[in-house]
Amino acid sequence: MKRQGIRASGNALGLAPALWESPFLRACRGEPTPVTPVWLMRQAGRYMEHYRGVRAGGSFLDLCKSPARCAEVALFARTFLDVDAAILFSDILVVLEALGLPLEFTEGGGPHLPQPIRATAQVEALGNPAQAAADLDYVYQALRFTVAGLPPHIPCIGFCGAPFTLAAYAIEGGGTRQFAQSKAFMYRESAAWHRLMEVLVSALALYVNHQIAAGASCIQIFDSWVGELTREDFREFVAPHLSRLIAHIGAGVPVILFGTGTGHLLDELIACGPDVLGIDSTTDLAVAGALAARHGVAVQGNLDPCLLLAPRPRLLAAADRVLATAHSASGHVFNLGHGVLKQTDPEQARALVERVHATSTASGRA
Ligand code: 1CP
Repeated sequence: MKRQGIRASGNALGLAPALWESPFLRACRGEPTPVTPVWLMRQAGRYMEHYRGVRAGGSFLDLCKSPARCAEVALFARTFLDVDAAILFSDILVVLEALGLPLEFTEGGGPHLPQPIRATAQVEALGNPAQAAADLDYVYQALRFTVAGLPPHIPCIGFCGAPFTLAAYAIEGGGTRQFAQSKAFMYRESAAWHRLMEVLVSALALYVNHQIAAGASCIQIFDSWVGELTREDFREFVAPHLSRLIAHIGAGVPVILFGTGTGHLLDELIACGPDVLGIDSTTDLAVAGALAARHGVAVQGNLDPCLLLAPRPRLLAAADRVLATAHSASGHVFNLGHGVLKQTDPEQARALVERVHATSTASGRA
């Protein structure tokens, strides 16, 4: 089963014209836009004083489970930065918790799963996917509150982690550089690996469709660490599952597939069926944009988030270069190559957004 892409499905959800014709959704469909739309991964987060104030005194997971506060954080960042889309405030890892894996976040902010998956029996013991998706109702509630607070022409992006990236957190028990445990499990317990991916995809498909029902008008799949895989391993251990997830996402919303370090996987990722390919700054946007265009796919990216730490003139010049490089693309959503770093000055982020709008209007890309 292959999903009908957004360019063919049209406005299957019957979105209001102001939303359907927004620069962000138009760019996702490869249609000309009056201005290049921009949003920033992790646009609401620890770099913002407002976020730190809202979180104050409670844990990050408590915040994720407080829909009104999630909406407040997401909406504040959207307005402060004047970006073209909001993103649900949550975390990719809440799905693992809903499937029965205890989850905590350390004071430094990093995730910790004290009972990582190391044996087949633990895969079999995972919760029922439908129950897990139902238990994530607090996420759908956060989305509803966020959408209700947005101007009518601003879409809200829903999201989930991709099966590979989530499996890696589940197996490693937290962040990692080498993915050695994950890969060892993949090679040595291949049947259990595929079973784990199936359970994740079943839960994720229900989860993102609930998000769409709650008002998300785009879905981003974060496969942050998929670039760690060789082409061969991607094809054998990941592609069928990622394709199945994308195929099950309802028609009428664009799907953005994001990963870092994916220069060697671009054609493989496109073959999984996204409408927009998100790339990081190690991948050449001109090359990715042209390749994606040949398949009727748009691109998102790819300014190095560290450039937000540079003197303003360097930041703005780099933003202009990203815009110029995207000319080979069939649809470009400006973004960073990865999330905003926590030491970022929010004023730099705001100046970046303003520059993207100003330069893309002046250059008449539309
Ligand atoms: O506006 C936004 O984008 C914020 C919403 C958001 C999103 C989309 C958060 C809040 N997390 C995410 C996705 C997410 N979470 C990803 C994919 C994006 C990416 O690659 O950066 C990943 C890998 C995670 C896992 C995670 N959660 C990490 C990364 C750990 C690692 O291995 O490097 C961290 C630090 C968290 C905690 C977290 N998530 C979000 C926030 C604001 C925080 C910090 C919590 C705090 O201390 O207050």
